[in-house]
Amino acid sequence: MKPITIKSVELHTVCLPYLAPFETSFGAETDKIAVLVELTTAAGVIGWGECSIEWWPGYGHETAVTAQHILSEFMLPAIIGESVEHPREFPAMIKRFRGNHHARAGLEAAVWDAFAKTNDMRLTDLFARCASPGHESEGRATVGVSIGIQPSLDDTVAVVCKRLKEGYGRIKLKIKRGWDIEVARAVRAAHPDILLMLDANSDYHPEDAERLAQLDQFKLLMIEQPLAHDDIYDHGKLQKRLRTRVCLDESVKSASDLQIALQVGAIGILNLKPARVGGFSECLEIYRICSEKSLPLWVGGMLETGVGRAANVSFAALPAVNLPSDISATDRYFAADVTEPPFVLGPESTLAVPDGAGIGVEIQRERLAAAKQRWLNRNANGGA
Ligand code: OSB
Ligand code: MG
Repeated sequence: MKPITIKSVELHTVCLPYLAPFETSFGAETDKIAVLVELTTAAGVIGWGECSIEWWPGYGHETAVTAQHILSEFMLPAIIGESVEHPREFPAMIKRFRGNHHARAGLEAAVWDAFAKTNDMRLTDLFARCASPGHESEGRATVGVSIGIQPSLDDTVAVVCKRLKEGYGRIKLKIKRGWDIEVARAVRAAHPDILLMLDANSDYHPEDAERLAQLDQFKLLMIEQPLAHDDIYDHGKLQKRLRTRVCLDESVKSASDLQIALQVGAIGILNLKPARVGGFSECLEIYRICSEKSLPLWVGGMLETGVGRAANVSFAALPAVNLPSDISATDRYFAADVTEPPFVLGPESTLAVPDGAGIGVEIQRERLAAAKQRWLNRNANGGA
């Protein structure tokens, strides 16, 4: 395959209003903040990547501002003018800078996109080529929808009904201490047979094991990240007390973390977020481990713009991603995204991989400029 030479990189920090605020155990968010990476090759090909991030260190340690800092001061100077034979070799080029997974993942994603476009292939097919033989892309990803904490149980049941009517085949409810058993009971009572799961975003403590065990009665597909983000060990102890499978999100930041989680019985299912593990090369290593160990796997989301969503759909279309991913249609998030065409929910709760080369969606420059201005205005008004 043709290598690329990185000529320049431009960063675009954007703020896109959500159609509705998204509330988790961390709090409510009204806008998507992201750092978009625009990479131009010596041949004039443009690759795009998204640093899936928030404005504050809630989900991860990083913020939009730290990502900009780490990229512009350190990572970009190390790669401008350099050639990349294959995107899987890219992590070694910025290896001397530690951590900052969300920042590095966005940069690496832009390299993957530029490389796929240079070789005139869909990103999904490039990923498939990097997996074991027989792992061709399915061309579409099976998806579900993540529903934030609502003001009441009735509101929750109403939103679930709406999403089921739209065609989503798997429902994830955000929970927190004090908003758990009753919400699961209400939704289960209204919909006895749907694929239902809960995500606690690390809100519980090991002492809450008994309360969490009460959730077993609701036939949940899984419970995601009940305990602390840095506590694999106690998830292992908790899993032994639950019938419901524990899915790890925050706790697995690398292939090595996954091996530890498997070793201590802390994981029954993996939510794989490219940003959390530092990019698609690490995702491919994790994908290999999951298929080897038959660990159920799905791709998580962080309410990405179309740039990140397109790359995530491309990865989620790989065959060993065998549970519905947290990647919903564009109209679940934004009135107008920064890319076209929008992602539309297809038959059997799927999103199709776009046809074009690379991520297969086009940046809308005017909307990008407006979203950048919105970020500047937000800061001028005192941030948050
Ligand atoms: O825990 O999966 C999570 C969004 C922001 C931060 C953390 C999480 C989420 C989601 C969103 O659940 C899922 C989506 O992108 O639709
Ligand atoms: Mg989660």
